[in-house]
Amino acid sequence: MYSGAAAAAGPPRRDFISVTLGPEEAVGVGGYNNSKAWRRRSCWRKWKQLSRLQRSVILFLFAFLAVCGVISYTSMGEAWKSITNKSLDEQRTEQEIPGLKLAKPAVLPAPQKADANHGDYPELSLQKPPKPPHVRRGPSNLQIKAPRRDMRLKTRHDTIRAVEELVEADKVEKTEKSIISWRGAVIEPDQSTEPPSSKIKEPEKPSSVEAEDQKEPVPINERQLAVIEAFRHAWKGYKDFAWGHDELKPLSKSYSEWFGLGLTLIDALDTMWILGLKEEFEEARKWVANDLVFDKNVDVNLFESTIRILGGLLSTYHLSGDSLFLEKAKDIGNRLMPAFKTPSKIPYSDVNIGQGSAHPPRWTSDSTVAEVTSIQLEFRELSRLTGDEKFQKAVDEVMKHVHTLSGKNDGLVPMFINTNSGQFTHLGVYTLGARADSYYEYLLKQWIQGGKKENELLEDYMRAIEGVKKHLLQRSEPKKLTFVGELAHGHFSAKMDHLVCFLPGTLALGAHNGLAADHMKLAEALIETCYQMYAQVETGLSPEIVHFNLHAQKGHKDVEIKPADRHNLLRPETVESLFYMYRFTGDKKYQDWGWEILQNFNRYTRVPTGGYTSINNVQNPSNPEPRDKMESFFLGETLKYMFLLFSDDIDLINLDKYVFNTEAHPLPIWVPA
Ligand code: DMJ
Repeated sequence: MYSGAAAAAGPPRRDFISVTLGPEEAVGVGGYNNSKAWRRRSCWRKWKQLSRLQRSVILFLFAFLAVCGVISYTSMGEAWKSITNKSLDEQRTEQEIPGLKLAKPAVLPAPQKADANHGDYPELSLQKPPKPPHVRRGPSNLQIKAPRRDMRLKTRHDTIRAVEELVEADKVEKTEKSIISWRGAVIEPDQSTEPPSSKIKEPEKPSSVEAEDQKEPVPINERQLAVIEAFRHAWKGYKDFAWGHDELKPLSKSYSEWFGLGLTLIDALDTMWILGLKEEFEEARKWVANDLVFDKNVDVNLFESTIRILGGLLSTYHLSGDSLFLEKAKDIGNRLMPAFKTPSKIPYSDVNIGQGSAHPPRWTSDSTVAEVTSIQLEFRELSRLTGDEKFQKAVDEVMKHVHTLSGKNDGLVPMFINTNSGQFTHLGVYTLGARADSYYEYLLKQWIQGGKKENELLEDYMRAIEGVKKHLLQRSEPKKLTFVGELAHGHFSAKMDHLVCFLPGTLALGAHNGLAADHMKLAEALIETCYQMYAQVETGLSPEIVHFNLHAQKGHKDVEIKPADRHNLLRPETVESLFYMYRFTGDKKYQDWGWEILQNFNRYTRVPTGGYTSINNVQNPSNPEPRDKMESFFLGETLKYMFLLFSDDIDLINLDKYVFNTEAHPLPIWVPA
């Protein structure tokens, strides 16, 4: 305890600091005094009371703390300054990314090239750039790459070089994009290529196309050369006498118009690509770029213009990667959409593509079942490419509606459907030929296109094939050929259209995609029949329709032909099925059959001055009665399937990556195998 007497006698020397509080200074005694003057006085008194040693120790401590404070202030300030600068740099960089402004390049990194000389940038880290802060959308060639934050260019020289490299890389990328690869070679793009509209996303090229480009090209064989020669001959006629018109009239050396849209030219584009006819393709492309105009006051058939024009443009776009064709496809696709504005949403048969109006044929409000159910592959693909779902919605609705309809016979559909009521009409007649054929084909092909997920389509397809087996299959005499007849109100007719010869190919495609193995057996039997429809006829060419003999009669073959049915329009269906059969079995007899058919086309339908012609009488080799018309599908389908049939390259339109529309235009499978 501290006392006043002891303090007067002088404090004893101690080696420790002790603070003794007087009674008047004790907190709580005599009240709380916290005035500044009192506190100053009291501190000073306490300081005075300390020994010299105590004071020296305190002063030393203060001095030491002051020195430490100064040192740490200097280094922390530096650190703080660099943190602040870095975040400013980063902010600036992020602001520059959207427009990739090269004018303020101080923080842009050097583009990383595969062969870049890293020694030029010793301070640049080579690790992968960090993930950009936002999720990238769209194909990689449209993405603007986020700069690498860990790269800093210290000098002005470095900065200029980085900018130059960036500009150079940009140029290279642009050049690469504008070169169209031609199955291994290159085509310089024509100036008139329109840029894709901003709404259209540049689709990623199907990987199959890239893979094909990288492969060693398989040499073209003699039979393929013969197809190329045939195509060139047909093209010569078209070019000389019908350029830009719908169809060639090879005998009168003129043309006919159907829609006035250069139908043959568009239908033939992807054939030229596949056959490798570069010059012809480029010439045709120029016409598409400069002369193909859809803004025309003209009525077109929805189905025909979809499968030939829309389908042709889409497949050519996929094969060539040239956006001109996608732009045109989008244009015609949009112009066809008014067809779906009907009370039932079952589309009208005809559309005026200039006026944006649609209507059924003059005599009925019915549409043909095959027509309204065989436009789906094309419109669905158009939606996928443009990102605009309206196309797919419209055609999917038709399929869903037809799926639920009554009036089917074990999956077989009637031939007509009413655009007002949405119901089938003319019930009781079932065929796999005209007016129903491609309904069945598109059930399977849509299922394949969409990655085999749409079960209703598969269900309808499988049921229909069972219906065919149950109601339409018969065997002829004497050769016991399996054929597909027709059913009319319970009566079987042994009539078979050449159009039905699509069926063996479709069945084989289904079997290849995992469907019942007996579909393949049926395909084998039916393709033999289709071949006999050629082989048993005097010219070796099939008529439009045959009737099979159900009973053996002396001197009669299996195939009978009525006078009204003995024409041949250069149709593709048998050759189409031969192609599928050869692809899936490797049996050379299918190639040999196709070769016979090509030779007979050359013998009886080839016009010396250019082009091929439909004929009126396949039974008269000395006068097959040329009709003076070359259908666009001869170039679009028949010759294309011939070329593919004779090829041993399964990657030349790989059937696990592409699905052919009903006009032989290959479209990508969305989820390739
Ligand atoms: C082509 O337009 C198509 O193959 C269509 O599916 C049927 N008719 C012709 C060919 O014969």
